[in-house]
Order: sequence, then C-alpha cells, then structure tokens
Amino acid sequence: MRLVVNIPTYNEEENIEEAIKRVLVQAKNLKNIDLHVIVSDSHSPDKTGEIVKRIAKTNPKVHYLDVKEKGLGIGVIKGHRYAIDKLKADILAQMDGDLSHDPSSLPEMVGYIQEGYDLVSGSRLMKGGKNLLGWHRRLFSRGSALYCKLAWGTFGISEYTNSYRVFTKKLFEKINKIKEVPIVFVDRRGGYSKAKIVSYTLDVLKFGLIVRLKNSITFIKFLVVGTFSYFINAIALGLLYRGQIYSMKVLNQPLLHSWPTVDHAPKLLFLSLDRLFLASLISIELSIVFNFFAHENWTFKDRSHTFPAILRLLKFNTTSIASPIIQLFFIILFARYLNLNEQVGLAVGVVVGLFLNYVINIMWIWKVKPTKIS
Ligand SMILES: Nc1nc2c(ncn2[C@@H]2O[C@H](COP(=O)(O)OP(=O)(O)OP(=O)(O)O)[C@@H](O)[C@H]2O)c(=O)[nH]1
Ligand SMILES: [Mg+2]
Repeated sequence: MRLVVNIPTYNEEENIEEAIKRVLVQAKNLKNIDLHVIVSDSHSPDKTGEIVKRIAKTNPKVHYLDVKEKGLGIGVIKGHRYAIDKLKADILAQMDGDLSHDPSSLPEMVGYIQEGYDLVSGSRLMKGGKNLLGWHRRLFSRGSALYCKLAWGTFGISEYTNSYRVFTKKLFEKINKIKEVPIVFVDRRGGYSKAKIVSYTLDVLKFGLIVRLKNSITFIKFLVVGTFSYFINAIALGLLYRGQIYSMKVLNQPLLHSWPTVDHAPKLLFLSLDRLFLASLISIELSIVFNFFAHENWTFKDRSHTFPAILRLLKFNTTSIASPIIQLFFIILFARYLNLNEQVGLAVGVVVGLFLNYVINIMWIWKVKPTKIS
C-alpha cells in the first residue's frame, strides 16, 4: 500500500524541509505502508522549490510538483492527481507545510482507512483535539462548525475548517468524476407560461420542505415530548398548589396543603420557600425526569448512550435549567427594555430555549453514533 502525503505550499522556505522530515519520520510507525511525500508548490517566489528539489534528488520518497497556478485549491487537487496518476498512490493524505499539523497523528488516521473508512479528518474541536490559535480564529472555527452542523444536520462531525486529512483514492476519484460538456439551450417553440414557473418553484419548495421534515423526525419527536412534558408540569403544579387541573377542582385540598403559603413560609435570602415555590420545583423536576426518559427511550433511542444513564440524567437536568433562564431573559428584555408585552418575550424565549436545548441534547447528551460510510 502506498501512502502519498500531499503538502501544498506557497512561500514555505522556512518550514518545508522540517515539515518533510517530520512526515518521513513516521515511516517507522506505518507498517506495510510505502510512505511518499509530494510538495505541490504554486511556483513560490522564495526558495521553497529549490529546497524541495534538492531533497528530492537524493530521496526517492520525496517529490516536487510545480503547480504553476496560484491558489491552495488548485495546488491540492493537482498534487493528489499527480499522486494517483504518477506515484500510484492507494491512500492520500493532506497537510499544511507550515508545521501546524503534527504528522504523528498519521499512523492512527491511516489505521482507520485500513479499517474501511473512506475519509479520516483531523479535528481540533473534538475531545483530545486542541486549537492553539488566537481566540478570534478559534471562534471562527467553532462558528463555522456550528453553521455547517445546523445547515447540513451533520451533528456527528465536529470540525469543518481544517485541512489535515487522509482519504482513499476511490473517494478522490468519485468526488472528482464530474465532467461537463458544452450544450446549446434553445428556448421551447410553444410558450412557457409564468404559471408553470410559479408551480415549478412551489414544487421545489414543497419537495425541500418534505425532505427537511423527513430528516427532522427526531426534532418532531422532541417537540411531541416537550408538549406532553408541559402538560405534566401544568397538571402537577395545579394539583400540588391548588388541588386543581387548570381551573377544574379535582381535590378537596392541594396535595401540598400542609406546606405554608407565602405569609408563613421560611425565607432563604430574598427567596420565599412557600407552597408555590415547592410546587413549581417538584412539577418542573417531574417534567424534566419525564422528558429524560422519553428522550432516552424514544426521541434519541438510536443515538449514542455510551456513558451511564445517571450521568446523562444529571447532564440533562443541568441543561434543562438553561430554558427557564433564557425565557426570563427574553421576558425582561421585551417588557422592560423594548416596552412590549411580556407574553411576546415569553414566546421568543420558549422558541430560542427550545432550539438551544435541542442542539445541546444532540451534541452533548445523546450524540450520533459514528457511522462507517462505505
Ligand atoms: N499550492 C499552494 N499552496 C498554498 C497556497 N496558499 C497557501 N498554501 C499552503 O497551504 C497551506 C495552508 O496555508 P496557510 O497560509 O498556512 O493557511 P492557514 O493555516 O489557514 O493560515 P495561517 O497559517 O495562519 O497563515 C500552507 O502549507 C501554505 O503554504 C497557494 O496559493 N498554492
Ligand atoms: Mg497555517
């Protein structure tokens, strides 16, 4: 099996020799792999080309490709193409030439390719990964990752802005097997009415919506559980505090009748630990526990349940606190600062809290199981 590590460069005279050396050192950790390096250089005006050509003269495992055109994308693609066509690579790797990427991860990455994965991508954002750049660059990586996850629903992949990766020749060929041929497009002879354009656009929108809905089945389940949990919360609160379900009297006295009301209740700082407080606490916790078991066994049943359930329950409890805080924030923001009705704030808070909770649930508590795409 031949692995060709492609290093695209532009003005890397200070780093390239060391970068090549560090990659080649890994040969001893890559059993049964014939390790080669190709530097695909966009005709750097500095000494990058000269340095690589000098190394390539004495080391048959090192190759130099003068890409001529400028641009990282073209450099990368031409380098991989050369690695497949001329160097007969089976596995392709890609890393920067400025020593940002540590080649000691290569053996592990190649190992996964040998196990059957098509693409192994280095991630700074998952457990064990590190991003040692400044805070604004880190924010950019995290922001881009969040955007990609939300747009594509790929919550199982953590990083999208890094170019340290290993992949198969098959994958590269598949991605790049797109060919365009010139065609002449002639307008139809009969009229193409506006109505058809409108119905076509509506069809496309409808199709998109249906696909999105099908993909959102987990989210729909999440909403259903949320609705039930609201009723549990409301009914429990009613029974505990007033002995009522909404305004319907069902008990002679509230379940918490022996707990004092606000005038006689004990105080903790500014908080009155009265019947309403205790009733709210119990009913909120009841609904959280219901939520948890419903998510655990239904909504997120097919997702990862790796660490102990009690830990997931604790995590879930912690994140569930975020929702009321967000709702409170929006109620106050809308009522005090924007002079709008508090119900508007509550509605916005509920929606924002809901989405945030959902995202935290699928990214932190019930993660996607890693899938092998073959
Ligand atoms: N072939 C080719 N490689 C390039 C070009 N521009 C940059 N590169 C290489 O692509 C890799 C990544 O580029 P960097 O400039 O390090 O990009 P970055 O890591 O996002 O940014 P900084 O390291 O902070 O500057 C490096 O090995 C560069 O030498 C180009 O036009 N052509
Ligand atoms: Mg860099």
